[in-house]
Amino acid sequence: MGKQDKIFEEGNVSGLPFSFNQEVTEVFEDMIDRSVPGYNTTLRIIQQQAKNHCVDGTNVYDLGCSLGASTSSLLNALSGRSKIIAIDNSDSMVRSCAERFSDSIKTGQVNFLKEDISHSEIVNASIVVINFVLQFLSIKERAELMQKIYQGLVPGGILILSEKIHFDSKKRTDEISCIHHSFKAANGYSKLEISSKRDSLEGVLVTETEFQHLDRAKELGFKSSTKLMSNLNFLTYMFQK
Ligand code: GEK
Repeated sequence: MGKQDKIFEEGNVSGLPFSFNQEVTEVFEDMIDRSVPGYNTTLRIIQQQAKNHCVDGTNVYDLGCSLGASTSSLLNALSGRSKIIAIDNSDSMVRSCAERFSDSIKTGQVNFLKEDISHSEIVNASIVVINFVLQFLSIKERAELMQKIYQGLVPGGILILSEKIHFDSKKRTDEISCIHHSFKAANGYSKLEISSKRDSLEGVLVTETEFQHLDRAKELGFKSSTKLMSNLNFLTYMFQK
């Protein structure tokens, strides 16, 4: 585990929108662990499902890999059966992955690319993981990326998608957000830290409803959608081609 996240201890002093810069990279593991209920379970689910669905000789993608936690689950599951391509557009995240995973990079099991996933090539894939990343793309980019993923998957291939969501009813969204804030408070974040992070994420992390995600996947032609996890306003789905 890296450094403790104290970025918003004094509020959003810079007033800048949230970005995945060096400062965030250094505290990222602590930040995501204390902020996303069920995050560690998603990593275990990714490992399990990757074991079940990997087709030898295909590609496996981790889109928006951050510090490679999901990549690590994929490496554990696949033991070299497929090539893993992990992509992030944050310079500091990808540099850190290059150090952390130097052994697996040398053996050719994984390749880290510093790239905008909107422009990445996805081919011959049996598994694509997007663990809490689609939410940072524009709605148009989401649709285009999901289509590219669908096209790049082999028949029977899977997409594991985790996202923060909101609900159709504002009342329910507010209720669940309030419980989520209690979860963060119980993990040591102050009221000021919680509200400052929320403000800095405004317009950067844009949620959709569960129905919007399901509808998009169905429209694209995914033959099945399975909810693998649901924790407050955080969901993990598996879509199969
Ligand atoms: C995990 N999946 O630990 N292109 C590439 N990367 C992007 C883009 C983009 N357009 N937009 C955002 N990112 C990880 C956690 S974190 C989730 C993912 C969170 C990257 C961004 O740089 C960051 O590293 C990651 O997506 C989101 O399983 O912080 O809530």
